[in-house]
Order: sequence, then structure tokens, then C-alpha cells
Amino acid sequence: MKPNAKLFTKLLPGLILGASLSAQATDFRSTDIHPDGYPTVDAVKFMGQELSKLSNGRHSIKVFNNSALGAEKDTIEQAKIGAIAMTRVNIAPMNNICAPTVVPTMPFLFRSKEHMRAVLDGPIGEEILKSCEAQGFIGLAFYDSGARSIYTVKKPIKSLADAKGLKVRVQQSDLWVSLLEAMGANATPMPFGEVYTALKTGLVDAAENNYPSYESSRHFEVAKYYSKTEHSMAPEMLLFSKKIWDGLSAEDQKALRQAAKNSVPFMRKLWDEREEKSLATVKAGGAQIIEVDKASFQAVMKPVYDKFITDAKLKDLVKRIQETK
Ligand code: GTR
Repeated sequence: MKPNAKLFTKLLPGLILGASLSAQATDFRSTDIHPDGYPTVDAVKFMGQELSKLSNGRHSIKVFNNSALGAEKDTIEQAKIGAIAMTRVNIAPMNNICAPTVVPTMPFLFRSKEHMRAVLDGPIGEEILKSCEAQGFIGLAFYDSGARSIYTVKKPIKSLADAKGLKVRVQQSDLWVSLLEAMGANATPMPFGEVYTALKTGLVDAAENNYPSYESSRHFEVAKYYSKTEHSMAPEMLLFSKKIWDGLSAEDQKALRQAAKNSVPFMRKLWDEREEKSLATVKAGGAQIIEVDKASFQAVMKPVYDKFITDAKLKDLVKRIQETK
């Protein structure tokens, strides 16, 4: 069977389900690119248990992780057409689809984990989640994704000058291309699943991510220099298919929203533990953690803001985030 035909057969029950959900019991299908035990995967499983409780055992969630249904760009498409109910993705692949999602991705915007959480838990987070509805997605929650930093194969980055000319893998988002270009690097967008080989074969010189992804993907085995640029705290998102959502009762929609909400503190606890554990694992595996002149990176980000924070609404969001204590 051709890969596409195979994927279609896997998705077919979802398509049929998507058409006539209403009152019956449903095992909602959700996707993730990460392996078993990764905080996002376990948090969505927990959300499923919460949903089951809140719906008196009628509904549950089945997680297809490990990229079983494709890369994040693909699963976003699948959710849009109602072939799957939910997808857990980083906010980055939504940047080209839903403009307000660029805001929490912006370089050096959040001052700390606490600042990021305060913003995303409040009205600003709600507004950004809601803004994806017009594009066919119900934004249910944000999850943590830590701070992203650059890691290199050959030589460490210590200040901005070291990033010049480096081929750096980025997520599939125009904003991410501009962000790395602002540092003087050559940005190469590609799905996460291809990055290990790209680093190993020299197709790229570097990538960027948080500690848990650097560790779980084993990228630290091929790119040993992890330079703490901490250039973005782009969060994770839980997106539900509006196509399926619109066929659910108000009561079921409420249960889904509540279950997603309940999974956030659970996820954060897993996340905080995993960040520490991953850091220890990569260090033990030979990775070097390098302090950088962060200000030199921060200083060149104005063109990225000029290019992406274009209208009054986006400017206001940035301003309100900066003003959030
Ligand atoms: C991870 C994130 C994934 C994906 C990946 C990437 O930190 O959890 O959703 O965005 O990074 O770099 O593609």
C-alpha cells in the first residue's frame, strides 16, 4: 500500500466519526510527535482520564504519538478537516495559519517561566487560543515548552558572531526563518523527525530546542554544544478540530475544555521534573552547556518584530505581555 493510502485507511474511522458524533461515546483521537513518557504525551493521556470522569465514562482520548499520524504540519491539516479530533503541537507551525500565534513565539518576549505562565493563563492566552477558531481550530490550552537554545555539531556558539553563516534547522514557520536570519544564520525549515539525520549527515550545522526535546530526540549525541541563547519560549498548544467540535453537545464541549484545563498543572509538574532530568542526561552523555552573551542576540531582533508585529492588535498584545507582571 502507498504511504498515503495507508494513512487514509488509518484516518477513515475518524472521518466517519467526525460526521456524526453527537451523543454517542467517543474515543477522541489525538496526535503528538513525541515518544511515550514525554510530558506532552502523558498530559494528554491525563486529560483523557479527566474527560472520562467528567463525562461519566462516555468519552476518552486515544493518543497517537511518535509521529504515528505524521509531522505537526500534517496533523494540523488532519484536525482541520476533522480526520482527527485533537493535536498537540508547538505553536510554531500555527504561526503561518493564525497571526496572533506569532506573539508568544517572539524572541526574548517572556522574561521567565513565571511570566510566560502568568500571560498564558490569563486573558491574553485566552484571546490567542480563541483567535484560531476562524481557521478551524478550538484552542483548548497552552502547555509549557521551556526556553529554546541553539546546539551545534562542530563548534560552540558563545556570542552572536559565532552564529553567522551557520545552517540551523528551524520549525516550519516564516517567523522562525526570520528569527534565525536575524542572528545571521541560514535557517532551514524541516519537520522534527528529520533533524537527527540532518545533523548527523551535515545537512545542517545546528538546531535549537529545549532540554527535554534535545534529550529525547538524542540530538545531544550528534550536536554536543548547547549554547544557552534561550531565544524563544514558544509554548505548546492543544488544538481541537472545530469541524468535530461543532457536532458536540454544549455539555461535551464544556467537559473537554475543563479536562484540558485540568491537564495544565499536571503537565507543568511533569515538565519541571523533565527539564531537570533531561539536563542531567545530556550532561552525562557528554553535552556541554555553554553560557552565551545573550544581550548580543537580543540586540538584533528588532527586524523580526517589525516584520511580524504589524498591526495594532498584535502590537497591543506584545505591549500587554510586556506589561504583565
Ligand atoms: C519541541 C516541541 C515539538 C516540536 C519540536 C520541533 O520542543 O515539543 O512540538 O515543535 O520542538 O522543534 O519541531
